[in-house]
Amino acid sequence: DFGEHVVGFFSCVVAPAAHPIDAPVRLRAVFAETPAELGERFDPYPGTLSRSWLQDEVINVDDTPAEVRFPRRYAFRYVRIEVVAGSPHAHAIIRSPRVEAVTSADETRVPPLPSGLSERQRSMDRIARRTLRNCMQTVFEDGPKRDRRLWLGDLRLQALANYATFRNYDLVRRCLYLHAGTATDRGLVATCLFERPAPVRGRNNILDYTALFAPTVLDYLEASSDRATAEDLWPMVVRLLEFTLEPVGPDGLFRDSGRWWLFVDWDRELDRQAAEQGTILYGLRATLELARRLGRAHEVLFLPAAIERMVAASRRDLWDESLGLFVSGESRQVSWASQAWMVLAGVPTAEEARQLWPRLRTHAAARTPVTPYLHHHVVEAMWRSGLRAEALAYLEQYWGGMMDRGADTFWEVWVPANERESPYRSHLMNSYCHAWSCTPSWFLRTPPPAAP
Ligand code: RAM
Repeated sequence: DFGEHVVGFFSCVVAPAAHPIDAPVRLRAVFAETPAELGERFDPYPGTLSRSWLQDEVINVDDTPAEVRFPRRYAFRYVRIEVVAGSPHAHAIIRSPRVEAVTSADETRVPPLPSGLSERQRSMDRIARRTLRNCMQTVFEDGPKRDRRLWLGDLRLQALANYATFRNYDLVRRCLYLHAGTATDRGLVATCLFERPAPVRGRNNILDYTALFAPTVLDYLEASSDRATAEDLWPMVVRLLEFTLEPVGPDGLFRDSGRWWLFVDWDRELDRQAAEQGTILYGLRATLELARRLGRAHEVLFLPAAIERMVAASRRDLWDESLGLFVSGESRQVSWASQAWMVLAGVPTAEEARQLWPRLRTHAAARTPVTPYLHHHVVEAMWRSGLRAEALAYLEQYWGGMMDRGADTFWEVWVPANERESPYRSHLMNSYCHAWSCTPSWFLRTPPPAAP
């Protein structure tokens, strides 16, 4: 137990208890983010993502004593090493375990926390910062254990938390340019991308992530004041409108064309129409704001009307007056996802937004979030509704719940009622230090916006 979650390279010394040893020492090591990975068997593996992400390794050591450096970079707090074979005449002794941790986050740049936070909130900030720090490598990785790639939706949240803590603007800029550089010929940015051996986009296209490129550039400009980069990326932001507006009808309503992966959350039963409508709208508003700041509003003259059409369509088709809540799809499903994204998109009035949360809590059939990614957007929506105290209470309940379960970095997925929940049919495959879970540091360190 290294006492905290780290990302890095592990080594130890293997020495024989007696000489001569007449066979190589075969070690099996398991690197674990959580005790579950340490204690439960990896095989037979029931999961959908590749078994090769699970962090176990077999190494044969011919000459002892030797310092053994394990070849991969691991994300872990715990290591278990077994000697699975060796000389029948001499035991192997393993000593001096060492980890060389790596990150591109600089702790000395972190500003002090605002005063008045509770001890629990301070611990939450520490855990969220550690989560972010361990995901910050040569890009903002989604999870240093699994995927290890740059996802656009994760990037936006990491960048926000980074502005409030490590303030590594270069890393955000690098990630934005990686997205720009790996876009298709038509200008569609990558939903996720790989850096090595040469930057290349992943195969999938998430519509809601694509819509978040403009907000990510706007946040970056606001935080860094690096106008040159925002100007450089502006043509890409404009070209993306062609993609995000493609599934929006002339009536201003989003309809699933079947051509995109609609993500929003890892919930198969979620009707995504309202959340997609909200995310696209959120992206349009950010594009317009960016245009204004860069003096380019004349290049997107159609935008204000497109925004108005989408707001009107949302109110006409997705707002249920009798419930006082937003509904989604033909089944008129009520969910936390729909409310969060409609609020973030500025569809309800300030008063409607404030009143919607208590109604939602008592609406028993409302679909609840699965991942911290959606929980984040719920908190952000409360935050932007001017409900700071409610937002912080929510943070305390959900992220605090992970802390109470022993988290020392925040998890990719946590459903209190089903702790083995996994999008990949294996909780061992879940990432336990995950990009999109790091935002408590942003909420705790950022003054809330003025109530709308
Ligand atoms: C998973 C990863 C990643 C996320 C995608 C949609 O594969 O957790 O963080 O962005 O889902």
